[in-house]
Amino acid sequence: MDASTISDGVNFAGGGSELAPLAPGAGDHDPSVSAPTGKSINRCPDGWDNDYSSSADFFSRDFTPGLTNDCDVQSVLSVDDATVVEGDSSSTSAVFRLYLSESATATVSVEYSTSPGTASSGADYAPASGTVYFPPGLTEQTVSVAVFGDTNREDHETFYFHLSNAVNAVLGDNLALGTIRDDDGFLIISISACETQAWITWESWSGGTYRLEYSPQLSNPVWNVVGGPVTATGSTASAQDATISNIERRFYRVLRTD
Ligand SMILES: [Ca+2]
Ligand SMILES: [Ca+2]
Ligand SMILES: [Ca+2]
Repeated sequence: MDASTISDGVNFAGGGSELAPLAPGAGDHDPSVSAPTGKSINRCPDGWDNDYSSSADFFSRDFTPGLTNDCDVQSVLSVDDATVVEGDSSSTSAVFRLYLSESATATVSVEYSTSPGTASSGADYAPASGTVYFPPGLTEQTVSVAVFGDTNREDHETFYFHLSNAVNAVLGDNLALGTIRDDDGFLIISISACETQAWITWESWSGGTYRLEYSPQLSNPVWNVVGGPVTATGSTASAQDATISNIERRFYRVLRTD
């Protein structure tokens, strides 16, 4: 095989030994092109080799192990998950961090949008969409999504943040989870006591992790943890307090910890 038999769009216009690369992406040699017998190809991370302006360059670099390719490495664009505590009124911001694996030489742009999970678009968060730009040299941007507070006792809620149509970058992790942590407490349904033990039952959200605490008094309370974390498997969860002997009274509260 010689260069003239490789029909992959490579540009040999230079015709000599000039090593100046073509514009990024132009003249890349197809990953399906195989090396001549006894040679190997120095592949770039994307599976393609690099840009060449001459057949001399093609052979000296592509088929000579140990020489460095001037690969067209595109920056990878990803987005992180975001978590926000709900609040009781007005709105707070869930801030999504978008980041490039390395700064690009041309402006990178990407479109974003939101979609509901267990949270309702418009009621629990404000739907958002638009375009984010990364000027050359900039590797991080943020997008804020408004989350609406309420006083409903409920499970944590989720929505999704999507990236699409990246220009001058390739998409890595293009889907982030937005979590709205409920902060409205839990209803203790019952407390039953017998001799040295008490059983406390509260409303729960399946999968949630809870911690039971007690205080000897409500005025200037001193909260003490009772037992280990409790992971709920249904709409109620319970924990036992086995330290109530010789106790006149005791106050309990439940916190969600996940
Ligand atoms: Ca709230
Ligand atoms: Ca809510
Ligand atoms: Ca709530």
